[in-house]
Amino acid sequence: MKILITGGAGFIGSNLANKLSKEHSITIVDDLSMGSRNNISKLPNIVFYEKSVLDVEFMKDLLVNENFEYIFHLAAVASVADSIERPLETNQINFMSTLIILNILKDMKTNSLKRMVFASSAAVYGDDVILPKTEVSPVKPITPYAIDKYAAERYVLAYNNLYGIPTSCVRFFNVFGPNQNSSSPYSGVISIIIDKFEKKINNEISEFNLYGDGEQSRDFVYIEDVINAIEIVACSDDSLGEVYNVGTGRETTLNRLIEIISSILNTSINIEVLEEREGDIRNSVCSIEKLKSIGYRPQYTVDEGLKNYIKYLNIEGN
Ligand code: UD2
Repeated sequence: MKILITGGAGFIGSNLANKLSKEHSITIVDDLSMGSRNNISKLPNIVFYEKSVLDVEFMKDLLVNENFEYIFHLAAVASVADSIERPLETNQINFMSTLIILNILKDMKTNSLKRMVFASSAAVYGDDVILPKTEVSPVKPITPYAIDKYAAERYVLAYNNLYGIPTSCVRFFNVFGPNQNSSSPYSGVISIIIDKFEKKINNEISEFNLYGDGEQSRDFVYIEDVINAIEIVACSDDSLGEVYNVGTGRETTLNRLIEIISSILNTSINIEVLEEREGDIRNSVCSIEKLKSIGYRPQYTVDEGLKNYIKYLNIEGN
């Protein structure tokens, strides 16, 4: 099977490549702006292009020459806060790259493509207070990131309807696990918190910046469940032209998260409480009934996912 993963050196992309490269030949396009070569350096069956998905000529040549059967479009600037700082730049990658790929597929009139899966986000629901979010809940994108993801999603589904390109979308909630970069203030909060714990255990100075009162909640989903969900969506006939939430259906506050990690590692961290972040959503949790209807069953609770992740990182608690 010939598979393209854009953003394949990033967090979610490299985990997907890790699983799929055991049986299929994988092409990765990644400009390494967020991802890292280390994430994929040991994988078999990988062809890697350090290229931007915004390079139209390159993408055209690649798609026409390779005739992929599956395309996973995961390349993105995965930070809400970054999109608020740099709306014009992040729009290019989070929205425009999707339209570029779709349009090349339309012009190619390919019939080898079995499915293109687009990585959208829970951010499209915005701060509507009605929980859990279902795929028919009102969308209220309130940040450039969310607006770009929602607009791209609509194009992805419209290209299925209008031009018969086989597409599906997944709305990721808060994904965590191995290969998540913790080095930027825009990184996922779990990777940042665990990094602070690790520093504390190594007697380095560290402090976690908590934006708000810590009672904001998220549907934190472990990467292995997310990879399973992506595979199920890509292979199901029922998912054609559809959008699916990817989460666990359970909500955890930041304060609770810190407590769980504290008890796994048997230590605590210093916390500095700061103003709530602009554009931050207070509570977020999804319904996964639609995804369950095509065979998905989450395997990890937050506690189990955190234990696995900490074990993977080889962090010894006190
Ligand atoms: C996540 C995804 C985003 C999008 C969104 C959907 C990441 C990095 N971002 O954004 O791509 O899919 O979910 O809703 O996975 N926080 C702190 N201190 C820190 C960092 C974060 O208090 O050092 C707070 C932050 O203000 C927020 C919560 O932790 O209330 C989660 O932040 P996040 O950046 O991990 O994720 P989120 O939900 O903003």
